[in-house]
Amino acid sequence: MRLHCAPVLLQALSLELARQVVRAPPGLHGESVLFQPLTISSRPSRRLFHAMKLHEAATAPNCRRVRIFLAEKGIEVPIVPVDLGNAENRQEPFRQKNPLGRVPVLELDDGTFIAESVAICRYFEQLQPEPVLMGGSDPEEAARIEMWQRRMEMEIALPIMQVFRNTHPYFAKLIEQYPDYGEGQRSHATKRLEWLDRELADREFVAGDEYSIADITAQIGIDFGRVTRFKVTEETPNLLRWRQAVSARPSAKA
Ligand SMILES: N[C@@H](CCC(=O)N[C@@H](CS)C(=O)NCC(=O)O)C(=O)O
Repeated sequence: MRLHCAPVLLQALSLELARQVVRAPPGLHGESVLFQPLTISSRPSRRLFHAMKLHEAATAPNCRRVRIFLAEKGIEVPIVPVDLGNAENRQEPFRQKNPLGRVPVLELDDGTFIAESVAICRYFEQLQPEPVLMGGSDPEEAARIEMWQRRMEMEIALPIMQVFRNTHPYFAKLIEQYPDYGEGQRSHATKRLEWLDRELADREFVAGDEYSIADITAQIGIDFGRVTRFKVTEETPNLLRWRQAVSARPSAKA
C-alpha cells in the first residue's frame, strides 16, 4: 500500500507547492514566472523545478505550440535546444528522454520526462489554470475546447506537417518519404482550411468566443504551412481575419 501511495502523495505535494510557486500574475498580464532554482523559505530543503527543462527545437511547430502556450500563461521554462538537422533527436541519449525521438520533451526536476506537446500544455494548465486555455472546471467548455483542439490537430496541423515530412528535401535524408501521400495531404489540408474558414464566419476564435489551445494548434500548423507554400488569402476571409488576430498576440513571437 505504501508503495502505491507514496508517489501519489509526493505528486500531490509537488502539485500544491507548484501551485503556490506559479500563482503569480501571468506574463501577458503582468510579471512572468521563471522556473529557476527555487527555495521555499520555510522548507529550504524542498526545491522544486530547479532543473525543469524544455527540450525543443526553435523551428519545430509542435515545440512552438508549447512556447505559445507558455507565453500566454506567462510561464518561462529553461530551454535546451535539440539539433534536429543533425538528427540529435534520433540518437542516444535523447531517445532515453523520448524513445520516439520527437520534440518537445519536458524534463521535470525529478527526472520525469513528459513528451507530446499537448500533454506538456495540460501539465502547465493544471499547474496554472489562468488564463484558461484548455477548459476550466466547466465540463461542457472543456469538452468543446478538446473537440476543437483535436480537430485542429488531426484535420489541419497534422496534414500540413505531413506535406512537409513527405515532400520537403529537409526530411529526405532523415526518413523514408511518400511524396504522393504528402501531396494527398496537401489537398486534404486545403479543403479543411476552407472548412475552417466557414466555421470562423460566426465566431471569433476556433472553439468559441474565447482564445484557447485550439487556436494555438491551428496557428502553429498554418504558420508552418508557409514552408510548403500554404497561403491564407482573401479567398478565405474569416480565416484571414482570425489569423491576423492570433498573429497580433504577443505570444505569436514565441
Ligand atoms: N505528437 C507529437 C509530435 C512531435 C513531433 O512530431 N515533433 C517533431 C517536430 S514538430 C519532431 O520531433 N521531428 C523531428 C523528427 O521527426 O526527426 C507532439 O505533439 O509533441
